Amino acid sequence: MERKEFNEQVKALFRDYIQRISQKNSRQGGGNGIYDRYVNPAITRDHVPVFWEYDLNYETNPHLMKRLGINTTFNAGAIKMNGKYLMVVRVEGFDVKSIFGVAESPNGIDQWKFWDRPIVMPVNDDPEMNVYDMRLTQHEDGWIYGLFCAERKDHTQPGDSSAALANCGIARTKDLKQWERLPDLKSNAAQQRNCVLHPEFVNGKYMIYTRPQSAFIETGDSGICVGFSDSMEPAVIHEEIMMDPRTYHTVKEVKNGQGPPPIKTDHGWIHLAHGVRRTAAGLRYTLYLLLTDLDEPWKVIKQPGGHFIEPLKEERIGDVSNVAFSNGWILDEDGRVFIYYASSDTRMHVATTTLEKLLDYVLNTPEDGGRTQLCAAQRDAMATKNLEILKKDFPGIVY
Ligand code: M1P
Repeated sequence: MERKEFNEQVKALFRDYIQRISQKNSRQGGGNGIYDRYVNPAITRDHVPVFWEYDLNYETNPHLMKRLGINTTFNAGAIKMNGKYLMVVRVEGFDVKSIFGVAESPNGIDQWKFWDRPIVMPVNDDPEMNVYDMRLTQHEDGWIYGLFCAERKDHTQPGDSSAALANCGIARTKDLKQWERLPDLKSNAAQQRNCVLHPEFVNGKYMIYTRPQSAFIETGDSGICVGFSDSMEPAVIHEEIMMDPRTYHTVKEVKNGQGPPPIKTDHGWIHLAHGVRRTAAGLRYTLYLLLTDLDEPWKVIKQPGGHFIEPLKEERIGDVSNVAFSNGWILDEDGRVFIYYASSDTRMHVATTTLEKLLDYVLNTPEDGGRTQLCAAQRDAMATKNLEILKKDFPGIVY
């Protein structure tokens, strides 16, 4: 390619990129009364800066090839800082390594723009192969903590090139730019994933939501647990208490995991979590909500039945299909809640609601009926009452 054409193509790449990241998003119609979804994904791999993928030097890349391709942008932690809505996105390259990149939006919904440089997370003595799924916690001790999965090769299985070990990596920051790496979580579990720091001290200790697991994929007889640590330098948990176990024939039958840090309300802590079922088409990940006690945040006091967000339509398709996953949400000063969820390990979406609606949802949505006959009776009771209301208040509705 001639130099002139090269220059024109570089300009075209930036024109397209700027157009993509400036795009406005709009609410989808026909909501469920609980939250609104949006027409377009919030962040896709096309939001990644051109200069993260292309070598823009004519001498070394005369064909203007993508040198370091990006595969997916998903499972983002989120926080509001200095008036900006920020996601720390899991950015997976063609090399299947995930790195973290910070993307910023003026309104929490659209125009997400990555900061110029990715985070180069410092490592400890035993550098991990991969990092992903950061949960950001603005802790009352003054630090912003990032807890993420740190994955290493399992050297006890030299014959299995995919055998891996997951643990909870921990870093802290004040600005999402300078990161101080702390020791990985120490616990009695063989492996850990989906660990999240609770934002407040509980009885003077740091409280960490964990998901101890027997192997890299299989969790064994596990669920969402909590453990307490005197310090974060290092974080050491001697005992884990079960908070939300897996349950037969529910959305969390096979696995579950805490999403972002919970949101505090007068009625308790609202938690967003993912639950996994095994189907003939593979695993299906959906999101559900829980309410836990204000003073003892590991005690579940309300548990609406079923899922809260499921992967819908094109969200069902991606690198790992049929997955809705969330590790970030933001409660705004005016009570709006931005729920950031990823679909099929490929892209980020936003759904918006309010704290008032989330509370209504967790306090008043019926729990799982328990078994099919009771579920039928539960639905029949609602239909019976509604038929009366229709007759009395909506005689004009013909259905
Ligand atoms: O592929 C779906 C998700 O699988 C894992 O979650 P879990 O440990 O609960 O099964 C994570 O690797 C997550 O990143 C991924 O989205």
